[in-house]
Amino acid sequence: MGFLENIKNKLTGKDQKRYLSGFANTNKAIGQRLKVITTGNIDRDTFIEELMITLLEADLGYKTAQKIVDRVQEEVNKYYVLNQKDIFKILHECLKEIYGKDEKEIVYNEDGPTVILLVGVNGSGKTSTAAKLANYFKNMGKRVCLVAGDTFRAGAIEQLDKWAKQLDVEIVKGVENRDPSSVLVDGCRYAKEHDIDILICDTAGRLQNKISLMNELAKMKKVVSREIDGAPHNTWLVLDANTGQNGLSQGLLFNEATDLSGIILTKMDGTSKGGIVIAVKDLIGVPVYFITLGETKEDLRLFDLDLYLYSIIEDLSDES
Ligand SMILES: Nc1nc2c(ncn2[C@@H]2O[C@H](COP(=O)(O)OP(=O)(O)OP(=O)(O)O)[C@@H](O)[C@H]2O)c(=O)[nH]1
Ligand SMILES: [Mg+2]
Repeated sequence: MGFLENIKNKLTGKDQKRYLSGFANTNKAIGQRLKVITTGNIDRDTFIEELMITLLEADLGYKTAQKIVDRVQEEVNKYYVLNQKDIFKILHECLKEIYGKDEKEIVYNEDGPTVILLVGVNGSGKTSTAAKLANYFKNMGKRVCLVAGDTFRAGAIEQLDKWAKQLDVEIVKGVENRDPSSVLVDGCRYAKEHDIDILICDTAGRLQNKISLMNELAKMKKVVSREIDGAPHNTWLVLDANTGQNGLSQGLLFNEATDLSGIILTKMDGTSKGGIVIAVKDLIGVPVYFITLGETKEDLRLFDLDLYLYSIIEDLSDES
């Protein structure tokens, strides 16, 4: 079975339209733009220049974009006559190579609740992602509980509580201004006592360069590890795909402070800068686990490298 056949089989029915429309802006910025550049006579130097600009505008960042352009140039030089189809194939393969293996494994606790800690800057999408994850695991038949670990922002507890009601999942919450670590401890104890499979902990938004807030995260990790062996089993950075290159600095500093196991890229639907996925993996070295494509509970997808590459560079005009 060919590559495209394989991809199309991954995207079935209704989900195909939803998924591809989520990537429409990034596809416009990369795939459609390159299609125009590579139609008719292809001047190699112009193509390489335009490719660099395209990748930068799609937010791959200078270092990663340069790496890709160098590899594409190497491959392009092997062709005596170059056509559009070859170029797309080469680009596809080079992007795949630079991203590296699409390896991500959600760590499950075999002997009790699995704890997931969501961290990130203000407004990145942590709370809504907590809800989307709750829905995802609930649909897998797991018993899910949310923990309202954002005791800082007014209204944050109510926001998560509303989601819990809507999703019909349990929730542990403290009161505003209480130490978030103690709420997390309550959450762990509740989970152990009530046979919870997945405990999803929302936390307050924090700037990556505020030492005291980063220390607070370290404390949260320490207290949950005392309650449940190996917890948090998954620490995921929730990163807004629109933040561009600042997202890389967030990733690097959060990774230093909390040893991230994965990244969730949110708001992919609104952005033309979806190339950030490649940059994040290339420069931070932490894999992308999930992406979110909208504001409803269903708008979360497990990241899939092949699907992603297909969605951002192939010609989708007759696909949706
Ligand atoms: N279009 C779109 N909007 C999203 C997505 N994910 C989150 N949002 C919206 O982004 C806004 C912020 O989301 P929250 O989940 O409240 O973000 P947060 O990180 O918890 O914010 P703080 O708690 O203030 O730090 C909300 O209006 C969400 O509906 C997405 O994938 N697509
Ligand atoms: Mg929040």
